[in-house]
This record gives sequence, structure tokens and C-alpha cells, in this order.
Amino acid sequence: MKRIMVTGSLGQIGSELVAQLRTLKGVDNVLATDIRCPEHNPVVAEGLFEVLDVLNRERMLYLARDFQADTLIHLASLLSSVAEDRPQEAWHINMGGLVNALEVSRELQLTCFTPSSIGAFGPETPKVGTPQDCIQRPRTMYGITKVAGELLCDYYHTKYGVDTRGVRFPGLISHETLPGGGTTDYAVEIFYDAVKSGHYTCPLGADTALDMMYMPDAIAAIIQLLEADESRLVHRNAFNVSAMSFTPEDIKQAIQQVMPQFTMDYRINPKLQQIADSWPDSIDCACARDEWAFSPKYDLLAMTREMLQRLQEKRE
Ligand code: AKB
Repeated sequence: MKRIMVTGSLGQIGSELVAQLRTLKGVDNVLATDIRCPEHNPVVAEGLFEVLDVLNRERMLYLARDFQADTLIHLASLLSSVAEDRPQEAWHINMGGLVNALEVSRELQLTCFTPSSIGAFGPETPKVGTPQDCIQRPRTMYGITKVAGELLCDYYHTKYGVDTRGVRFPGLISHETLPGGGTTDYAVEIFYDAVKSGHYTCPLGADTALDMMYMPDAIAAIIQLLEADESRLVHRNAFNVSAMSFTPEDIKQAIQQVMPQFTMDYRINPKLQQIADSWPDSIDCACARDEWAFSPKYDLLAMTREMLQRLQEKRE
């Protein structure tokens, strides 16, 4: 991985990934792209940037060829909650963007990384210790596009030899860029509200367990998988990755260990609750550990301490 082009680079993952890749690989070796302009994101705007609608395959091909990319990291996609509100648009963007990324990768022989999600699982999936390979059958449009995407990435590898790689991300928590339109967004919002007002109203029930990961571990996982020896990869796409599984009650208690005055109440959002209830409680990451040494560093308390400290520093 020497010259990397990133789609959706102004999103939650992209803004931190681009910064880290520029540090590791050099500013001129990372081309950030997004459908929006980067003026509100000085970190991404500091290096090479091009506006790109991922549905425009010709422009994606032109930019990748012109930049002489060897790796394409395709992040642009609608998340689970917003995809339930606009299912046809979600299908169009999530699948159309991915097909274009895979076609460009095929034509230019690029390594192609794209994330799947715990949303690729459904109510029939084993809920605890969810295996890498098991029944999926999601009930959300987001999940349907993620399962189809996983299969498509496998297909492009076996049919055309494209070096496709990917993970199933859990909810990602970060203090840099807010997520938008996800079911796990509550686990980010709670920190912002804790620092701002000392109180949070949670849209999910107290005992709704979901997998989560702190952003530095997510960024490390992407880079580690992209640099993993191809001969060790049995799965390639859609590796289960997670660093912790917690409920709203667990995260409340973790915040109270640092901020004893923090309070939380509940106003359940039925749409989000239904989506969350159809996802696993905790997934099994043995394949990621065995095939490319996935090993996240942050647990709930370490992440909570750092999130609160960073957000407090930003307010000062
Ligand atoms: C979402 O909630 O939609 C995402 C995800 C788990 O894929 N954060």
C-alpha cells in the first residue's frame, strides 16, 4: 500500500483514517475524496483532495488512474438508521458506489478495502459469540446492502482476482467527527452530552447490548488488514472485529466512574430499538485474530476516560 485513494473521506472513519495514512505514508501519497467540500474539515483539507460522487464511475476511474493509486479504500455509504428512512436511495448509493469501486479496482488492479458491519447480521443470527460464518439474513436495507457487498467483494476476488479486503465494523466511537444516521450513534452522543450538560437521554433500552470499538483501534485494524500477508487470509472480506460489547447501562456506569454527577434517562426510539434488537450482542473475532493478528487496545473504561478528556479539552 503506497498510493491510497479514499472515498467518503469526510465521514467519521475517513477523517481520522486520512490523517493517519498521511502520517504513515506521506501527505502526497493519500488522495482524499468526498461528495462534499472539505472546508469544515481542516485535517482532510490539508493534503490532496478531490470532489467525487461515488456514483460517477468515470470520474472515480480518472482520479485513481491520474493519481496512480495502488489501493482504494471505499468508505462512502449511508448508515443503518438513515437507510431505513430512505431505502431505495440507500440501495442505490451503497451498491452503486461499491460496484464502481470494484470495477475501478479491477481495471487498475488496485487493492480494494471496504467496510461491512454488524448490521449484516439479522434476528436469526446467533446473538452471543456470533461466528464469522453463520446465517445472516438482515432485516434492514443497510444490512441487505452490507451482505450483498460482502458477497460482491468475494466474487470480485474469486472471479477477477481483485485483492479485496474488509471487516465487519461494530459501532465506532470517536471524538473527531460525529457519525451520522447510525443505530450505534448513541454511544458517541452520550459523551458529547455528558461533557456539555452532564445528562443524556438514551434512545435505546437499558439492556441493549451491542459491539463497539474506539476509533484508533478501527483505524489500526484497517491498516493492519491492508498490510497483512495475502497468503494468510482465508476470509479476506467481512472479518468480524470488535473491542467491547456494552449496554447503555454499562456505558452510563463507566462515565459515572469518571464523572459521578452524570445522569441518564431513556426515551426509546422504536425504529432504532428494532434495528439494534436484530443485531448481535457480541461477535466472535477469532478469524481476524488468527489470520492477521487483530488486537484492539481500548476497553470500555480506557475509551471512556480518553473520550471525556479529549472532549473536555476541546471545550476549554
Ligand atoms: C450503524 O449504526 O449504522 C453503524 C454500523 C454499526 O454499521 N455504526
